[in-house]
Amino acid sequence: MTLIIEKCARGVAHLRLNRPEALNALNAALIDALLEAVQRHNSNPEIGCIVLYGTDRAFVAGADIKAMLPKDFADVQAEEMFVFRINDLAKIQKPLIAVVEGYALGGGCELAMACDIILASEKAQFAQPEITLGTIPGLGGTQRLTRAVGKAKAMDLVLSGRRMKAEEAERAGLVSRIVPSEELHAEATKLAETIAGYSHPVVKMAKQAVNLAAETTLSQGLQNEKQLFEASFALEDRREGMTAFAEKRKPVWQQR
Ligand code: DAK
Repeated sequence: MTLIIEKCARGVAHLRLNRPEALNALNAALIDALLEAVQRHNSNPEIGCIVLYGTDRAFVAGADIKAMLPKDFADVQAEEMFVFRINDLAKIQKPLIAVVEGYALGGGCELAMACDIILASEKAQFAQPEITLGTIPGLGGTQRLTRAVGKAKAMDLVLSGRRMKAEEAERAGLVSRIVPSEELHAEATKLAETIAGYSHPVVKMAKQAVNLAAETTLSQGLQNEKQLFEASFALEDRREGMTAFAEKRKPVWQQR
C-alpha cells in the first residue's frame, strides 16, 4: 500500500506516504491513493483537518525519475501526469498539514506547498532540483514557491537546484514552524486537533480567505475577506462562539 491511513481520531485524519524503497517518490498510484483519501476525508463531516506524513528520511524525494525517464513530449503532454491532481489537492476545503522530515525535493516540495501548513523537523531539506535533471519544476515549483519566498530566493533555488535546510526555509517563509524531530508528530497532532476543534465552516472560510491573497489584487482580496467575514455572521457557530465568550464557557459548535 503506497498510502496508509494511520488513524482518524479527534477530528483528524492522519495519512502516511509509504514508498520507502524509493524515498516516497511520487508515482501515479501514490498520487491517486493520496487524492482519493484526501477527498474522502474532506467529505467526512467528522474530519476537520488532514495531516500528511512521509518517513523520517524523506517526505517525498520528488516525482519518480525512473518512471519519467522514457517519456517524450507527447507522452507528458497527453498524460498531464500529476498536475491536475496536485492542483485538486490544493483546492480541497479542509486544512492540510504537511509534516516534513528529511527530503522534500522537486515534486515533494511542490506537494508540501500544495498543503496549507508545513511543519518541518530541523533535519528537513527542501529543493527544486529539476534543473539538475535537465528539466524545470512543473507542479507549482516556479509559482507557489515564488509566492511563498519571493522572486529572489525562488530564482536562486530553481536555477541552482541547491538544497535549503529547514532553518533557511522557515526564515524564507516556506515552512510554518520548525519542531524538534522527537516532538514533530505530537505537535502536528496538537495543531491539527486544535484546528479540527473549531467550527468547520468557519475554518473553511478562513482558509479560503488566506488563499485568495495569492490569487487577487489587495483591494479585491480585502473585498473578498469582508464578504467572508460578513458571511460568518450567517452561521449559528458565530453566534455560539461569541455567546460562549460572554457566558465564560466553551463553545459547542453546531457546524452550521
Ligand atoms: N525517483 C525515483 N527513485 C528515487 C527518487 C526519485 N525522485 N529519489 C530516490 N529514489 C530512489 C533511489 O533511486 C534509490 O533506489 P535504489 O537505487 O535503491 O533502487 C532509493 O530511492 C534510495 O535513494 P538513494 O540511494 O539515492 O539515497 P541517498 O540517501 O543516497 O540520496 C537523495 C537521497 C534524495 C538525495 C537522492 O535519492 C536524490 O537525489 N533523489 C532524486 C531527487 C530529485 O531529483 N527529485 C526531483 C525529481 S523531478 C510534472 C510532473 C512531475 C514533476 C514535474 C512536472 N508534470 C506533469 C508537469 C516533478 C518532477 C520531479 O520531482
